[in-house]
Amino acid sequence: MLKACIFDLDGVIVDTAHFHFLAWKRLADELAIPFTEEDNEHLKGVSRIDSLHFLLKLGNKTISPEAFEDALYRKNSWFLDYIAQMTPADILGGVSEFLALLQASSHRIALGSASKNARLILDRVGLTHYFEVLIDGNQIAKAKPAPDVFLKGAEGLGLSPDECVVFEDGIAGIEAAHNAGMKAIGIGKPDVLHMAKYVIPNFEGMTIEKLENIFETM
Ligand code: B16
Ligand code: MG
Repeated sequence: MLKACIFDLDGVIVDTAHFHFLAWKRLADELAIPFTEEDNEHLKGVSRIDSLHFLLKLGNKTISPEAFEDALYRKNSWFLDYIAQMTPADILGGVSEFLALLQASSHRIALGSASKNARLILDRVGLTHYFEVLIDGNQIAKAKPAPDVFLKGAEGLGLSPDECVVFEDGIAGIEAAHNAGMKAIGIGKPDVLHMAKYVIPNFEGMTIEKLENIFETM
């Protein structure tokens, strides 16, 4: 039986995925590494450190440990500049309404994000109060596709994986949910998230009844 929803953050609740792309793109340009939105798909849900490794591999570059740390710091500071401008208007379509429906129907709500900035982002858009458990990049050693972030979420709620459903926009995140033994609903495009059993474009029009039907058929 479905008891809880575990939400990814970037690309599911808010479109910070685009801000990550802009910040990585700026760094890629500085390092003269060609970097496209298609490349960025591979960074969705991937930790900051692993993302930089991916970028450097893409450009066939090696940098010193000091330059690596400096690049991480600068990428994050550009990203934080974007976040500072966020307001509740940045919440993706249907999310606020769906969270309210879940709360009213006593479904439990948790966050499972790779981002170390997750709490800051939820605070900026005014959604923190919905989340009973908040697992983010500060609490997990093994990033998605490792199952840790979602297993910790279920553990925090005191539930088993088969009582939870994960909402994810990233390839690594869908894999992480499956590795955790959880059903995952993709948010985005079916051709990108081909490993997801069910994909919706966003939460507009989502109801508890619809969710329970989807959950049963997955
Ligand atoms: P930060 P999610 C992920 O968040 C992003 O999708 C990914 O692009 C980013 O690199 C990662 O968080 C780390 O974020 O640099 O803020 O710690 O999709 O798991 O909510
Ligand atoms: Mg995401």
